[in-house]
Amino acid sequence: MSTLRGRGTVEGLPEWDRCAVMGVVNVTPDSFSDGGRWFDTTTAVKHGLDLVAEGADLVDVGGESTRPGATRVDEDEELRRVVPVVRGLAAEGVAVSVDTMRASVAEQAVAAGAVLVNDVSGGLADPAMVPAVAAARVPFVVMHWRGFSETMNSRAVYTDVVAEVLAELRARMDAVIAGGIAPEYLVVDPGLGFAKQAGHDLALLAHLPELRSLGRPLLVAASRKRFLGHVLAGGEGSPPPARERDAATAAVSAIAAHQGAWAVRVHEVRATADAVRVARAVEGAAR
Ligand code: PMM
Repeated sequence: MSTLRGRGTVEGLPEWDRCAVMGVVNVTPDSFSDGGRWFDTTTAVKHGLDLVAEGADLVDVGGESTRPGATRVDEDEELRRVVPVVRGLAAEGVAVSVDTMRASVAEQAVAAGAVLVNDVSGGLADPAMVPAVAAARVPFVVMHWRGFSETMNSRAVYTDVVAEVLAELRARMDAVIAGGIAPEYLVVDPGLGFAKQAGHDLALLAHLPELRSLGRPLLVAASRKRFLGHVLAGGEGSPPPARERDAATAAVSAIAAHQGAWAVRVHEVRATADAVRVARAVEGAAR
């Protein structure tokens, strides 16, 4: 099978003819690459609309930082951050995804117009999440996750990272399907940087076609992550700051799109939108 064809479709979402671009709006004071920049509702909505103007197909709104070591935000505060931004963007016709590990936030975001629930814990953090998403009948991202940010670095231990991530994702897919979410609604994500060292992230990117054997569309979220800092630093140097990793991010977007990813999640949309268009053009020329 060509790795270039058949990205898969997700029930309830449009069928894009190329890898989709998911732009990120973190309504947080402390996300590792853009914390504090879009922290009030008006600025966050404006930023989401700017991302759409730059080529985002979806906008992912989150109110809790998941950077390594981060402590959890409380539920009321997460709701206060996320729901008005979701409502504001949905009212403008934007396809909004909500990035949350809490069922209550997912439910209220869907009521406010979100069309996809992106749970980095794949339903593990909150036992009410899977039933809530099943009842809402919206798409659900199942990401590979081994524990909360406080402890995830200590869980980055693998003998064969690709085989283990595949097996753990398959088990999560089975669990969420058993919990009532129809398979057609699932998106899978290797969870780059979550309980993973740089070498693990690179190995997963090198083996994306194997992840596609899970049979569901694949979301790849490499944007500005630590492993890119390691790559750019080379052997000796110090990693460039997160906001200087956008060219490297766009390179990953091109690679992921070329390997059949369904969507890439990025902070800086313009370069990635170009990257996925180029990948699409190359794909067209191969037929
Ligand atoms: N990474 C972050 C946040 N949300 N969602 C998915 N599906 N996959 C990811 O890898 C992912 C995510 C952390 O990055 P950020 O703090 O820069 O947004």
